Amino acid sequence: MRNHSGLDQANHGVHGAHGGHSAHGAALPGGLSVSQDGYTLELDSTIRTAGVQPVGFQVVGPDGRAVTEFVPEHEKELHFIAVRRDTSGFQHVHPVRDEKGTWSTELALEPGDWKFFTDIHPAGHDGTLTLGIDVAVAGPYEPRPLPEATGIARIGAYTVALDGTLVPGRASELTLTVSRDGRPVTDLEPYLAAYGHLVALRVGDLGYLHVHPEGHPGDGITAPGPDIAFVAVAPSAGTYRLYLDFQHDGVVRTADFTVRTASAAAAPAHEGHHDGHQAHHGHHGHHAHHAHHAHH
Ligand SMILES: [Cu+2]
Repeated sequence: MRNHSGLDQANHGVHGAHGGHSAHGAALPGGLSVSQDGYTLELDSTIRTAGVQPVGFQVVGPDGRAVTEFVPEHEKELHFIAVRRDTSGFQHVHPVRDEKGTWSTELALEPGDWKFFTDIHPAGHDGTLTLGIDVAVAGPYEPRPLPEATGIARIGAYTVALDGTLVPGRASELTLTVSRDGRPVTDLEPYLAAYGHLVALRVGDLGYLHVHPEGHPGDGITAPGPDIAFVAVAPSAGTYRLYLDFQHDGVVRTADFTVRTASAAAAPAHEGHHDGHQAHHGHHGHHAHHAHHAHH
């Protein structure tokens, strides 16, 4: 069972590190702007051809120059997400930067409308910010419908089950349970100082929520699977796409989910008694979690 401080930290991270500027309630999601707080994402080309290709970009700072100093978050100076507008094709990569502040990476792009995100903490900026840019990839395009909201993702021999509910405007705990060939995986490998990285995108505008697990490898509390727990705040009612990156047997895999928010009325009660512990109460109110957390 996790303690208050772990939840509070995670909750703070959701609001403070990755939220927008809303002072209370659910934060505005990141990634909706190509420029924020004087920082602008500039891509080598926003019109591209399909296929595997190099991609280059800069983050231009308030002084008009490419930023070369970043505060690492989760062991990286910059996290880069590419996803097609229909939410397919998700890629989470870690570009390399030269001394002039030009970043380069490689992406596999199918035809269609894409969005690229940079998740950064520029030195001198108060916290992280996520910039998003629209990209058009030439070619015939058949949009894919959203996958069903089944709570189960299959990647080869792996199955990832999602437990928990997103409730608009409230810190909600999500637990992802990894198994392989029907057996719980209890030897997940740390990947960027966590057992999993979860990116959540709002369907409709691809508003970006970057959430991270409760606990971390080596803290004496967090087990290396099969459960990976996160706290996330959905900024509004609706449908979200979740992408979990986890590492096992030396390979990073991505499990993706479609999630619809629960209404606050339909969600477990106990809210509003103690303002500072909403996440804690929400967590306890969800009976399914008791079973899951029994093996912590
Ligand atoms: Cu990353």
